[in-house]
Amino acid sequence: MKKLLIFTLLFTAQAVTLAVAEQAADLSVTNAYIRTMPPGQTKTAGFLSVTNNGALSCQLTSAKSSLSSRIEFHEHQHSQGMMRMRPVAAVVVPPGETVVFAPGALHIMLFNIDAALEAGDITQMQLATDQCGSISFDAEVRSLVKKSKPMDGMHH
Ligand SMILES: [Cu+2]
Repeated sequence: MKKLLIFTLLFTAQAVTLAVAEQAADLSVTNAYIRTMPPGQTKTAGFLSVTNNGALSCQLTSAKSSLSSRIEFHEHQHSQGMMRMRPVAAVVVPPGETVVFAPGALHIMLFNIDAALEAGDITQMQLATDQCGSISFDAEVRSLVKKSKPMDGMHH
């Protein structure tokens, strides 16, 4: 009888763990991309949108990529007329909301990159959270250099 009770408790604990792990499915990542690097650079920035479709608040605690041994969340901040980047320890995605990482705003900074990044390449990344599990997604390498139109602004 006692044995059965312990078994039931263990089983219940496992069911609860599974239920929590399933919350990870409530996070979705869209429009993930990494900027190509200018020649000689070993760091670049990544951007994406994270939507929390679950009921729990999710805090993004870290990002991973096989391209980089050091990744940080950064935000841009105006201070004394200067645009500065500042590391952010964690990013909160409240239930039902989408947090957008975009150029000039919140972004993912990837350091120590050895590989050449070619536009069109796809690389897998992961985001880890405090209580919503982790999520893997594909990020596309994109060139953000605007193609300047020839003779732009030179009308005769
Ligand atoms: Cu940065």
